[in-house]
Amino acid sequence: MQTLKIIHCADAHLGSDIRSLGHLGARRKMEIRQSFFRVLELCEEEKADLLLIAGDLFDQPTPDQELVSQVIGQMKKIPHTRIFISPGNHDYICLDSCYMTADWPEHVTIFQGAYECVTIEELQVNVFGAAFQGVNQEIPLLKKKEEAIGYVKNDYLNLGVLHGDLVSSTLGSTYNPVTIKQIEDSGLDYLALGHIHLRSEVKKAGNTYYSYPGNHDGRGFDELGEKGVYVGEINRAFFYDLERQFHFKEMGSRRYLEVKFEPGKFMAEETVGEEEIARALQKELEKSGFDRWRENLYKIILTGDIRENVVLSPEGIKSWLSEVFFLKIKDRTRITVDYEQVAKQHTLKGMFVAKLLKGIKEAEQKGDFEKKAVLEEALSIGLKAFYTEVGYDVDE
Ligand SMILES: [Mn+2]
Repeated sequence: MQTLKIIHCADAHLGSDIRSLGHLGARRKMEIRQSFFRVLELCEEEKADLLLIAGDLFDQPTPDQELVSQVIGQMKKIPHTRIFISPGNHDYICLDSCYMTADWPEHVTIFQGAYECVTIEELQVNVFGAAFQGVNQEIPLLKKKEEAIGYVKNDYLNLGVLHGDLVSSTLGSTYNPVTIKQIEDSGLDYLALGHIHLRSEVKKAGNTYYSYPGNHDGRGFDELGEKGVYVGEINRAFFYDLERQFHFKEMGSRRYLEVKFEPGKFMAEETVGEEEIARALQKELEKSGFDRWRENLYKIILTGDIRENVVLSPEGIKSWLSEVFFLKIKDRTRITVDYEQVAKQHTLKGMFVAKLLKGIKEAEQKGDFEKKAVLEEALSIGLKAFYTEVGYDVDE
């Protein structure tokens, strides 16, 4: 039996706006489109027999026509790769869905409803899939292979592609709940999943392997690190260790990274300024990506204690690192100061601290620890405001 080369991707969310990056958002949106086109190029380079797209290829059922025709145009360039798409909760099938209205090439199969089987005789493979038909899909789409529309008993490989939420019970999600038991019962050799943007390893349930590759390129600070696709080879002869036949390949054009940094460690002397802090921070960033560190998107969290008389402004630090593509700094440092002493001062600052300390004590006595934590943060941020301008934005 021949070996099949498979590429599995999911959750490209093409066309989604990237709002968190300000004026860079439009550029990032185009980069994510381009890196998806590189996934298609990879199919050609790897001579992939199959590309399995596990849903949410588009961010909505009716994306811009220009985007749809670009995607179709790029897919036409790889006629040797059979492409299978199972629409998800974002690009669900509906009457005016781009999957129904656009003219998709012959080698692209889009599942449009219930669980279905498409057999490719020359590759000796059955590909199973199904589509979301609305934002929610409460009834599980995954079935036993014998129950799929179009299934004919044969000894071919059985691959599935599906958008769904891996949960412990079929009541556990409104996004096509998929359970381990269902995967075990599916009779599939490999199930290509999408929906969860965090990559999973290639795992096994019963005799079925499955994985989430995560999205191919990051769209925000909730999608950190390397992003990409799975590239795998599948053949019954080495089917017992599919984990080793599938490899993750990074396709993301930039990485979103979160870095915790303690400026206090670099402030032993009175004279340490923002530039020195910025250079120390730069060394940390360089570790994250060597020569490509400038290309990444960073969320820097300043932590630890700093002395009362030190003025530290995130904007100031940022100005020394302007060569980085995108950087945002959250100041979560605390000023080391004797609050009780400050509270005794007959100044606005003293009154503020006294009032907050009183509130913290009361919250503690009442056992309201949520309120206590909020007031403690207010105390820290408020006190900083007496020394410098505080830019505070609530974490998304
Ligand atoms: Mn989804």
